[in-house]
Amino acid sequence: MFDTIVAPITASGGAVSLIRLSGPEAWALAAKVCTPFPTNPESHRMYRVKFSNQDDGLVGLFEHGRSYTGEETAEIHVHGSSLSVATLCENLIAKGARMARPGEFSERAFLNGNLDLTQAEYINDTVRASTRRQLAIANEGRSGALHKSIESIESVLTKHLAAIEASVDFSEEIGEADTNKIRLDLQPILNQLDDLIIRSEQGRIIREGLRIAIVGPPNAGKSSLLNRLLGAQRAIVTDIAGTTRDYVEETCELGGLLCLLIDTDGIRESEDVVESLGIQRARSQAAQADLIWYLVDANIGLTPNDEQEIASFAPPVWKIVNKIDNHKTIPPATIGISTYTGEGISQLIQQVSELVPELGGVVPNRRHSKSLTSVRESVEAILMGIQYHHPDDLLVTHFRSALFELGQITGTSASTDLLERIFSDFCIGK
Ligand SMILES: Nc1nc2c(ncn2[C@@H]2O[C@H](COP(=O)(O)OP(=O)(O)OP(=O)(O)O)[C@@H](O)[C@H]2O)c(=O)[nH]1
Ligand SMILES: [Mg+2]
Repeated sequence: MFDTIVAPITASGGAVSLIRLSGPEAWALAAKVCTPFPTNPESHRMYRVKFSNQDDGLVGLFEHGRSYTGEETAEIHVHGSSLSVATLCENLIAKGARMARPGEFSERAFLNGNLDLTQAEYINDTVRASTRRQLAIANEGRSGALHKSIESIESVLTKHLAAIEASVDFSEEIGEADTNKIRLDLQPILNQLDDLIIRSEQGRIIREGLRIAIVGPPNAGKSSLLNRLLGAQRAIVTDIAGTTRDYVEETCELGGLLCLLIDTDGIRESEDVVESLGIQRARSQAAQADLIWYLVDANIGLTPNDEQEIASFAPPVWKIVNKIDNHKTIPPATIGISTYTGEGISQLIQQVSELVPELGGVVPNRRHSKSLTSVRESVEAILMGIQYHHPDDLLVTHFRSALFELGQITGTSASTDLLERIFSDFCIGK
């Protein structure tokens, strides 16, 4: 039996704040702090009330089975001052409610069967989304699309597992399981798993951000480009070659994508100890990036030294020629920009956004992908087992571990530990 929990569910700073009460005593506790509380309260209705802390506002009621958590719920709208929120929560706790842990409302929604684990995770992603693309993935996930894919795989595996187990137990009566049928059914599942794993990898950049290292010779305008994209004077810009020492890292949204821009020291031969260390760091930042922008001055162009430097990088490199405001012609296969006039910048942003395809449909996260990979291994093991006529008991083991891992994704076989780890990462009040 669950107790009744309470927490503010809106961030402070707005005109109105919401406090949610959820659990068997939600309405009874709300009645103790709201007057007049209706004598015959109705679900999905709002009532105008005065609160025990002298504030006034609205209380919305949701009956058991028809709320976010699946439990009886009251949502109290108070004025947005943090004092008003805190005092009313304190009053409710004094009457017997308990302060909710981060993620506890969603955890209850999961435990009450209102959501599966993936939907709960995508709800958290929706709350935290900082770019248009992150929001699109989260919205799709919340609809339960991943859950449905997993369930369809589960049902095929469960059916064949049952058939094999029956043939193990009653081999005299029903004979061998139809391994040919299993093979035909599992092949498409393998493809489906591959597709999900690839989508998760493509989605990684949308979720975690694209690391772009801005490197190149001194004075090319690397710091100016960073500042231009951030719309702020973040890095120091001067006409002295070797201005940037050590790297500067900032996040921003480019073309709907979360990007981590890393402005680095200009690369050149240097006797200066500090500068040399900075150049080392520039190279190591470049090596760890998803994409390198190699920036040069249009007045100088790409030198053999630049080409040599570019050839030494493993990540993809875009050659960018800056200062086209005072030198129009640029070498082939380069992108011309001016951080002064802004020319070419929107094309650069456009190219970044095209780098990562718009992913309509399901995008599993890292956790899902880890489980999907081990499901894939088990399915492959089953197919191999069939091909080489392994004993049925062995096949059964692989079926069981595949089903277990699928349950880790949707939460049906998730341990308390795993659930705690996932939900504790949620915001307070979610
Ligand atoms: N004409 C012109 N000058 C620019 C442009 N962008 C930057 N500059 C100038 O180029 C000089 C160097 O700019 P920075 O942004 O400091 O160059 P950097 O690549 O960070 O240089 P280091 O940190 O020394 O490696 C400054 O005087 C800038 O004002 C541009 O688009 N056009
Ligand atoms: Mg600089």
